[in-house]
Amino acid sequence: MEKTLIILKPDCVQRRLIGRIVQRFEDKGLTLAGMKLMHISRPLAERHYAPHKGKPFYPGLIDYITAGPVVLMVLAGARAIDTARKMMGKTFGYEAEPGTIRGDFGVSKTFNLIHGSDSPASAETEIALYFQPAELLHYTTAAHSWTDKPGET
Ligand code: IDP
Ligand code: MG
Repeated sequence: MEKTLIILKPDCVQRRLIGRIVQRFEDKGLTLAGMKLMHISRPLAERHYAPHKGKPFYPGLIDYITAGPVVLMVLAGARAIDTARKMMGKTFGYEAEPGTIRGDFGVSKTFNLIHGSDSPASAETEIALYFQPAELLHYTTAAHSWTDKPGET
């Protein structure tokens, strides 16, 4: 099953939106494989956002993601990476479509509530930054056989 790293960013936690965002992923049929609260350190944030180092928004991005606690989640499911990205919407809140998380809850270019891995390679790297293998649980839920059709491609 494909896995993706989701971060509910400090604005999401401060605005008390954790439950409403997690609910959307549960409703969609993605399964939580791991979940924890963390206040991300600057060195860890710099590793996570290394691909953006040198861009004009990079210093502000590091300040933002380290500004307070975040919720880290690993979501598992068929096409979990693309599905979560679609549910998040475009990067800037004012461009994100209504119905998406960023489209429904924000207007900012920086404070956009949520991070999601953008490829299988980045998912693997990002999950390893925050989770030990033993912290990820693999299980099926009662709903699973009706949300993921076996053998479907
Ligand atoms: P993504 O989060 O949709 O994958 P990226 O381009 O990877 O978007 O950017 C990482 C994060 O950096 C964004 O989620 C946002 O918080 C911030 N960011 C991206 N572009 C800008 C910008 O032009 N101004 C301010 N912040 C930005
Ligand atoms: Mg990105």
